[in-house]
Amino acid sequence: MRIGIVCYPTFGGSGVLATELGKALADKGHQVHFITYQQPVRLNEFNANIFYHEVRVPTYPLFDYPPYETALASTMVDVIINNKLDLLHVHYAIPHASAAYMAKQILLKQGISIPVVTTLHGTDITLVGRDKTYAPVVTFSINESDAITAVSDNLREETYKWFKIEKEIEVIHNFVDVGRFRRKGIDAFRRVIAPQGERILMHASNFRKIKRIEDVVRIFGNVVKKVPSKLLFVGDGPERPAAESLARELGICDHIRFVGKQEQMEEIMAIADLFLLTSEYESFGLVALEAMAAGVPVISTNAGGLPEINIHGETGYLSNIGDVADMSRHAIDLLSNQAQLDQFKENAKVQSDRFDIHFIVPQYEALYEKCLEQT
Ligand code: GMT
Repeated sequence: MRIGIVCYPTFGGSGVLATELGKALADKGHQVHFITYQQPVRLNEFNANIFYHEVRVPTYPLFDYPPYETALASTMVDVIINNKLDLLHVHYAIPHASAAYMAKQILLKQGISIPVVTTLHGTDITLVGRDKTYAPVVTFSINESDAITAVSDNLREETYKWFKIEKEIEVIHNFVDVGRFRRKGIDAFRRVIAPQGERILMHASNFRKIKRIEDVVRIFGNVVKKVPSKLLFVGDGPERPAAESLARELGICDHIRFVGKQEQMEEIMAIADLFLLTSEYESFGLVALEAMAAGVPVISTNAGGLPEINIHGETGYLSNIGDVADMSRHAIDLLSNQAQLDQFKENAKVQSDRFDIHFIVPQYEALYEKCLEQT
């Protein structure tokens, strides 16, 4: 098949998932055309089946807000015609689903019919999409998609709850390339972070408010009092200064490292003992799945789709949002009991196998086939 993929090219989970999907489809012989405003961060290798089309947004002094959606829809039309695409798969509804609708209508006038698959990722529904400024367009364009998928059962339910969706939403869970994440940590790297053999805790995200990273700092503040340990913060974002100042206030700065945005997550995950995800909401929590694939147990909240991947008392623990005491207790218990930690590490790997790329990608291929049959 010739497939167009539209996504955000940034470090966010939706862009990562879309890029990994495109790479996997290309490996299976499909021709994949990425359409975005920037090279996706995980699109970092050459593959003869992968093409990248940049959306240029010409500016003009009149534009306080350059019309990205118009530029995207026009680029979609151009790429679809000139590369004879069979199908368009857009990730994150805003504004990709409405741009796809516009492109589809333009192409229909030219006698070209192309199915559009929309994958809902989370904040496009639960946060941004629900805002009444966007909701009518989001609802319309989701309904106009030929197929709709959500990355978790929870997100499917949330979408039906908040939007008037008249179509079936299929759940295709996010995936991880287990083979890539299952590696031994580099000892030298581990020693740099934890020279005395301390435990390594990790958090990775875009440090937005929804991630509650101050809870991560507070949990670590409790852990480090009981267990010699270090905390690695991977990523960057608006809440970083608040987290740093809290760490200073708690006097634990020397034990915390902010390593910024990282592309090779598999290498960093491989040296961690425990992953902390304190979010107020996660439709899925792709980063937690990547941690599990690397054999790292997860202490998380029980928000959104997280209970669909993190199994309480097996692969880690789930706590109520903001219950720092509960999360601290679980972290301390687990890190203090080597046998139990080893067991949880194994359980985490087994659980991540259920979401392996080789199992999930065929579900997208089957959906594409179905859409093409119906067109
Ligand atoms: O977590 C974010 O803020 C980024 C966001 C995105 O759109 O890239 O992530 C969402 O999509 C990911 C991939 O499907 C999910 O794993 C995340 O849970 C989801 N984030 C939220 O629902 C907050």
